[in-house]
Amino acid sequence: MSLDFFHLDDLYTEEEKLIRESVRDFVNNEILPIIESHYHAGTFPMDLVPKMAEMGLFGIKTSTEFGGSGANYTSYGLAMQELERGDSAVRSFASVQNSLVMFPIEAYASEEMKKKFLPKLADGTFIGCFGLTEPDFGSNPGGMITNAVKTDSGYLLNGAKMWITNGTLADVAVVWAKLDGKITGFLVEKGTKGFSAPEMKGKHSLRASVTSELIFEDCEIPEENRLNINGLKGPLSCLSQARFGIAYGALGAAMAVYDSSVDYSKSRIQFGKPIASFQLVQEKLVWMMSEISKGQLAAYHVGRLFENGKARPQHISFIKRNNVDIAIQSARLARDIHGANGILDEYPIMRHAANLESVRTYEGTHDIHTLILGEDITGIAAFS
Ligand code: TGC
Ligand code: FAD
Repeated sequence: MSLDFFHLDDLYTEEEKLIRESVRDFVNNEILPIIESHYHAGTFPMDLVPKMAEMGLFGIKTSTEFGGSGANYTSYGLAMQELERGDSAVRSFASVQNSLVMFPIEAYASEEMKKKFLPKLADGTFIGCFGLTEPDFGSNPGGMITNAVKTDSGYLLNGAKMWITNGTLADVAVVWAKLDGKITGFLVEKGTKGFSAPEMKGKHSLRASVTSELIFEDCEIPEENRLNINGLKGPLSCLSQARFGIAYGALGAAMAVYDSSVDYSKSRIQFGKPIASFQLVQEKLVWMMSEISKGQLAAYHVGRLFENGKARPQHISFIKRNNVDIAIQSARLARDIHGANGILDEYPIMRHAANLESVRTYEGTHDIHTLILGEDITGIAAFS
C-alpha cells in the first residue's frame, strides 16, 4: 500500500488504478533490481524499452489510430509517478517519448509524418528526443540561435543544442530553430548528413539517463519534416504536457524516500528504542507525509482540469515547482533519518536526491516557475 492519507483512491477510476498498479509491479520487478548498477555505470537500461512499449508506456495519450493508448492525463500522470518511484531517468525517458516527441508529432506534423513516426515510437522501435536548450540559451529559449534557411527542396539547418535527454539514442529529434527570425519545429532523422549527437559525460545526477549535444552542420531537412507551428508556444505547449508528468513523477520519488524512511525508522534501534519513537524523527515523517499528500491533491486536481480543458500553464508551473521542491526536501530529510546508511546504494535515497537536482532544473527551473506564477499574480513579468 502506498501513501494515500486523503483516500484519493476513491477518486481515481478503476482503469487509472489498474494502470498505476501494473506500472508499479513493473517497477518493482524490472527496474528496482537493476537500476543501481546502471546508475553506477552511467548507462540507460535499454532492455526496458521493448517491455515499456509492450506495457503501453509510450504514447499513453496518443490516439489509438497511431498506435497509442488514447488514455487520459491522470493515467499518464500515475504512470510517470510509478516510473519515477523507480528512477527519474526511466521517467525522463518516458516523458520525452510521450510528451516531447509523440505529442508534437501528433499535434503539429502532417498525416504522412504521423503515420511514419508515431507507430514506431509507440512500439519502441524508434526513440525520440527534444532539442530546445542551447549552450547559451536555457531558461530563455526565445533567444535561440539554431537557424533554418529555406531551400528549393526544404531547409538547411545549422546550430547546436545541449543537455538533450536521449539525444545519442534517438532515431528522430524534434528540433526547434529560427526560420526568418521565428521559432518553428523540424523532425531531424538519425543519419541526416551533418547531424551528430555526442553523449555528454560527467553527470552526478540522472546517471542512468543518456544526455547529449545535438550538432547541425548544413543539415538538409525535407519540406515534409517541418512542423506546422510557429512561435515559442510550439515548444512551450509540449513542455506543458511534460511538466504535468514531472509533477506526478516527483511524487513517486518522494514516496520512495518516505516509505524507506518509515520502514527504517521503525527498525533502527538507538538508545534502546526504534528511532521512530523520537519526536524529532516523527516531525520529519509528518512533514514528508503532509507535503506529499498536498502534492498528490494538487496533481490530481490539475489532471482533472486538463481533462476538462481548464488547465492553464500556470497551474502546471505550480505543481511542477511545488512537487519537485517537496520531493527534494523529502530526500534530504530521508537522508538524515537513515543516518550513515542514507549514503549507501542499499537504499534509494541519495540516487533520488541527486536525480531530483536535475528535475528541479529541467523543464523550467524552480525560479523560472516562481516568476511565471509571480507574473500571474501581479501581471508584471520579472524575467528581465
Ligand atoms: P512568453 O511571451 O511568455 O510566451 C511566448 C508564447 O508562448 C505562449 N506560452 C505557452 N503556450 C503553451 N504552453 C505554455 N506553457 C506556454 N507558456 C507561454 C505564450 O502565450 C506566448 O504565445 P503568443 O501566441 O503570444 O506568442 O515567452 P518568453 O520568451 O517571455 O518566455 C517565458 C518563459 C521564460 C516562461 C519560457 O521561456 C520558459 O518556460 N522558459 C523555461 C525553458 C524550459 O522550460 N526549457 C525546457 C527545455 S526541455 C527540457 O528541459 C526537457 S527535460 C526532459 C526530461 O529528461 O524529462
Ligand atoms: P540558466 O538558464 O543559465 O539558469 C541558471 C540559473 O539562473 C538558474 O538558477 C535559473 O533559475 C536562473 N535564472 C535564469 N534566468 C533567470 C531570471 N530571469 N530570473 C531569475 N533567475 C534566473 N533541454 C532540452 O531542450 N531537452 C532535453 O531533453 C533536456 N534534458 C535535460 C536533461 C538534464 C539532465 C538536464 C540537467 C537538463 C536538460 N535540459 C533539456 C535543459 C534544461 O531544460 C535547462 O538546463 C534548463 O531550462 C535551465 O537552463 P540552463 O541550465 O541553461 O540554466
